[in-house]
Amino acid sequence: MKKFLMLTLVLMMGLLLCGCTDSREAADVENEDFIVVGFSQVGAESDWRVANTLSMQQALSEKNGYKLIIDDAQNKQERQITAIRNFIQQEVDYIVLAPTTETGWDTVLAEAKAAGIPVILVDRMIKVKDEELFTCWVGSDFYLEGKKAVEWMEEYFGDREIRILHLQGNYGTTAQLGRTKGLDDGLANNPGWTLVHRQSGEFVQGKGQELVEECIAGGIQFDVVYSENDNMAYGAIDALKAAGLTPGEDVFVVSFDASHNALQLTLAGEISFDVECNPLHGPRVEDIIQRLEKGSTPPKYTYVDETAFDSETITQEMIDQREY
Ligand code: GYE
Repeated sequence: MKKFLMLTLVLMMGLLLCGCTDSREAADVENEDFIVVGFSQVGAESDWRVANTLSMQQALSEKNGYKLIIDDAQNKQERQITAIRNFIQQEVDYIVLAPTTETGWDTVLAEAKAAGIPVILVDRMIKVKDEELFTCWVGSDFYLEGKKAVEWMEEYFGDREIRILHLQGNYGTTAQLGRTKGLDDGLANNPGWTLVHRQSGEFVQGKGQELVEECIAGGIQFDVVYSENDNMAYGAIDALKAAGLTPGEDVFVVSFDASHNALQLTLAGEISFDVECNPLHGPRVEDIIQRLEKGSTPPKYTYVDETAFDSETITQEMIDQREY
């Protein structure tokens, strides 16, 4: 009898709890007044990523009529796939995906499509068999970014022979592929350029630092660090200084993102050239959603206009005017 009572109690509590969670979730997601957006974010690996998340939070705020559910995938595609499935279950109005990598999205995006939920891609691109699996994409031209860095190197070094240490981003991401292709073209066109080492520092500061430390310890000599993002450049600069080398004199650092701290380092001459990669996609996504709400079709691909910063011409005023 006692046992039976206990069991009934446990069951009742369970039902109550389930009921609570269900109705709370339903209230959240079905709230007529809000547009509910599920955002699957890569992680928080870099200053760029943090600025990107903030931009999404600011644009898709409750004040602006949105309920934003953010899932941080900690750089794991499996987590993103789970997050998307959860968003589908929650019946969100839109899914925004900042993909970790380009491949492996066909199945889960087909599920979103079957559920009738538009998928907006930001930042990196994806490769899917059917382009109808996503509504549109907004982000940067990463190959053009690489080309800008290479053009600067061609101009700055002229016919000088240079040895390049290449810190790559996470393999298979559009940012890595485009920036690497830019450098590969540069290497093919400039016989005086030698690639002394190339490895992924996964877009994070600590790994960038370790890689440069290892190269120095291994006796690899280089004149340029081509770092595929600012955070790895910060690590590279720390490693150079620790080894008694002066960035901007002994070794030239070329970087990508142009985040606030990196531009200060550019002004200080420690980064020689920094190519902008604009993370402020929040208002762009908001604009896309508003167009879709009104029944219009946004362009399938939108490339963001970007610039680049040279340590010889950058000013504090230029940095202060920037939004991130
Ligand atoms: O450059 C890097 C980040 O995909 C543009 O990812 C993004 C890159 C960015 O972690 O800092």
